Amino acid sequence: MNIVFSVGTAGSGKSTMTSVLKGWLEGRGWDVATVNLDPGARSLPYEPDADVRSVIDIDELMERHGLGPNGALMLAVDLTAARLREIVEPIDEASPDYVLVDTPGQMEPFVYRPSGPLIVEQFPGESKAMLFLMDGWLVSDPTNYVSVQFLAASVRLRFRVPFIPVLTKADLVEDSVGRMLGWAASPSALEAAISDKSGGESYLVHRRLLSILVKSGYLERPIPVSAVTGAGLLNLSSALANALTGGEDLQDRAPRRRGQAMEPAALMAPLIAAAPDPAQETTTHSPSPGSGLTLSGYS
Ligand SMILES: Nc1nc2c(ncn2[C@@H]2O[C@H](COP(=O)(O)OP(=O)(O)O)[C@@H](O)[C@H]2O)c(=O)[nH]1
Ligand SMILES: [Mg+2]
Repeated sequence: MNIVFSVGTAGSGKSTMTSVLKGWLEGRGWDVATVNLDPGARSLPYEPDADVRSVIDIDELMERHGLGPNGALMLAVDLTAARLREIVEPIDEASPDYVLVDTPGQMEPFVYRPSGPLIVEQFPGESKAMLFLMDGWLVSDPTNYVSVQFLAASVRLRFRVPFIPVLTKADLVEDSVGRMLGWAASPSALEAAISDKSGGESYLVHRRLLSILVKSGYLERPIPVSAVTGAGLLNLSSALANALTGGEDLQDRAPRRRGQAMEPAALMAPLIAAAPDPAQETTTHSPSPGSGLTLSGYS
């Protein structure tokens, strides 16, 4: 089983990506299962094969422990780590080729509590990768771009799995996708964009932050994807293949049916032209998991 976690800020497109990537991979002959690890999800764009909500009820946690929604979510993530086997049991038995894991809408409890890295580490499966979704609309602002790149670096440092940055909602920012990809390749272009947008202290601090990202090699070049048009999914699947299987081609599981188009060429062209090298690095930093299942610190 290849496990693919989707992580990113609230609304960056994790659930949508889980749904769209499932369809895309299934269309190429792979067995794909989905797992919802967001206990607060009210509705999902896919039918999860395993669901944290079948084991953990966030409303009940709030009521039983007198917690607010954030405290309950923190507790829920810790309980997810403790009851992971039970939650993923339906998947473990079916043993599909790919398991796409959707994570909580709000990423902080999953990423920054010790339970998040523990969940990723203990999730059954031979190879694992993490998609970090950067909301294309959000990061089209150069100062947001720097902030979200910092967030990406911080997430990458916490999880010991291959890390693939993805720029989502490419259809909403079609005109600026090329410019955003240029920012990762040319920090001076990014600095100029920051200078156009901000001045004084904001400019100075962002410039310093950018310099740290560049010096530490953490200015990530994301893969632009649109869940609406499907553009970029081919590039994303190649990056996943590299990260998970060392290059086995995800598109070639089943013989392609006669006349079945891989991607609408015209649709893909602008994004393919700007696409990054799919080779991805694997972080070697260790997460620092802990247990900590006490109720203190949740409210
Ligand atoms: N236009 C556009 N909207 C998207 C795309 N991906 C997600 N969305 C929308 O962004 C919103 C948040 O997406 P969702 O998957 O729920 O984000 P999550 O909180 O990270 O799981 C939803 O309204 C989606 O329809 C995309 O590629 N293009
Ligand atoms: Mg979601």
